[in-house]
Amino acid sequence: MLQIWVNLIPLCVSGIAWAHDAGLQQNTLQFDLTFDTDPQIGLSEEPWTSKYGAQNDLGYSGPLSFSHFNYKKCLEDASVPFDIGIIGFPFDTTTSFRPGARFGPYAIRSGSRRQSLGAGRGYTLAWGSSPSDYGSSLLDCGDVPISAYDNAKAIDQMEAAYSTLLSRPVFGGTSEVYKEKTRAFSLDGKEHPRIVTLGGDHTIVLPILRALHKVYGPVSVIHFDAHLDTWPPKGTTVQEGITHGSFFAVAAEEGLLTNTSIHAGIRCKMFGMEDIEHDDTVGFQVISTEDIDDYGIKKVIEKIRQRIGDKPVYLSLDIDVVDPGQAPATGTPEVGGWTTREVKRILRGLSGLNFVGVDIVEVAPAYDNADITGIAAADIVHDFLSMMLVDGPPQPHVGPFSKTDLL
Ligand SMILES: [Mn+2]
Repeated sequence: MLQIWVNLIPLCVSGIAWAHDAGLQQNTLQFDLTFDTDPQIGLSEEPWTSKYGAQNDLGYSGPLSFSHFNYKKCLEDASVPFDIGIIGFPFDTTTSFRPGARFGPYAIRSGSRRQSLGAGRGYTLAWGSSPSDYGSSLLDCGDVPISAYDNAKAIDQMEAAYSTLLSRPVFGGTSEVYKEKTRAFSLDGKEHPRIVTLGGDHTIVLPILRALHKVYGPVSVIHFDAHLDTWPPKGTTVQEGITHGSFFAVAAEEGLLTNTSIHAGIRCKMFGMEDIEHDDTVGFQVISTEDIDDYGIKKVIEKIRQRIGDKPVYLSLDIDVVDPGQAPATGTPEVGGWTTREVKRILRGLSGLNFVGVDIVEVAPAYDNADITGIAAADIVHDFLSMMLVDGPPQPHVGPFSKTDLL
């Protein structure tokens, strides 16, 4: 009986509303609005918590933070200290081809939902550990509200946000070898938090390098990308010259880089060898996509480590370094790229370098299929965290292979 009346209520209400809208108050349809209020409706008297426990978020539920981390709007809330902070830079107004990377932070967080690192499930055989094993405070710091209309202002906003996070005290829980490592490089002799930035188009790296320069001076860069991004600034205004293909050249002109940086995964079309010659003046060596076939992953890792040495280093990864078959959601796709597995394997080999910050950029989910790019990017961020926290490339897990040094 009750169910019948409950079903009728919306009909009654909509009937009256229709009559009212039509100015037919004098000729209103007649419904009986009385309904049964029998209190014996079988609701459990046992509350959820005593019957089922905590209101846990599942892999596909809950608010969207990276890997279910704690989420704070860190720019305005300094109440939670962090050793590694995740921050989104939703900015894409300096792209040359397909826009849409402003939705990258959302897509990467969404792709991270099944990782549940915040719930303690972050161990992988590849690393032999979880990023949560090192006592570090890992925090999702939200997104920076960046102007979509004024690029000069947007770039200043990103620098201000990054500098704000760098200025915060650390929680202090990194691995024993890494502990206080940033203190050894910082110009003020203090330990600073490290930031994982979710882009955003690649221009976001210019304000990041400006902010890092204030703390560390010039840094080396490991740059995973299909493109050089060192092309000379062009255009009739200063702002027109700062794009996602020229920002490294601008950074070098400003003295933000050492001359010991390196690209990995380059395969784009160029004007000619003069592009590489100019790239050299910006301070980069080039590892091409094909080098991985000719020399193998271990040599690629070895060359990067040789180039960087023990200098403070910033790692920037354009998702288009991955083949568009495995990461189609990006602005300027180039065919014939590395597999996600190869990129992950190289990142593992880079652990123990003196990373002062990392980013992943150019994820534009409007071009994605079944979220594969967002999931790939989120998994790479998981590797970033391990790479920044472990003291060196881990030994292989127990199994049929011997514990040889795999780098
Ligand atoms: Mn690129």
